[in-house]
Amino acid sequence: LPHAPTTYHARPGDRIRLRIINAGADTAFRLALGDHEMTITHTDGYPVHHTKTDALLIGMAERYDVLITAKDGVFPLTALAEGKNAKALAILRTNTSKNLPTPTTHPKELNRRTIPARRLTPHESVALPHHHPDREIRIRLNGSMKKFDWSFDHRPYTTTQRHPIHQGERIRLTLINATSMWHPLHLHGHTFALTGINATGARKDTALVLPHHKLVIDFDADNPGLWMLHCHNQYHSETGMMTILGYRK
Ligand SMILES: [Cu+2]
Repeated sequence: LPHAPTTYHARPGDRIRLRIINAGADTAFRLALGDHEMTITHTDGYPVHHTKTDALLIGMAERYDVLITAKDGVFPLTALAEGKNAKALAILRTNTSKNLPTPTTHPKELNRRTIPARRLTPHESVALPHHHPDREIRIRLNGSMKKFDWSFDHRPYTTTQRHPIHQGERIRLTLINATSMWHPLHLHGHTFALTGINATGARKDTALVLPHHKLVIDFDADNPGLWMLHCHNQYHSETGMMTILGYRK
């Protein structure tokens, strides 16, 4: 809490890994450590080529691992609740200075660069091999704040829905956001690659679909069963923004 921050102690020059999980139900966070640059090393547990950033924008259920090299001083680690008037604060302390960040501290890094997941490139060990899709599934994200009627393809979730897929297929999922909100989409039972221009992108299991944009993801159908695909905004999934991918024999 901003008025009662946790303090983490380290020494100047220490290299520290921060593992950040957005465990919120309907809050995205913008996170930065004052006076420090962060190096992204993983997202959703999968390694990426190390990429420097000032701040992270993290949707619900997304995870990022970053490295920082601690400077000499007392620094605010701040997570702003995106679009809400709230924040979280912790302190990194590497000396005995009495100059503590105040509850209203706003590190300038919060307003600097963020790196969208589509700009990350996967480490070779986890890159999805290049392969033409065997099956393409297009899903539209519908709903509005006014009616709070979130769904896929205008059909709120029922337990009998199936998007059929077959074991061994490379599946391409195109998620078209026809709403003015953004939605962190999460797939169970698999991890996918964000599609890049020439190659497969970062490996993840949750990814943001921006308002009026589309997200294209590829995955290998290698885990037979019935698997949820859903928005990770708890309230959106509860009103129906969920569906099931079902393996057929
Ligand atoms: Cu949503």
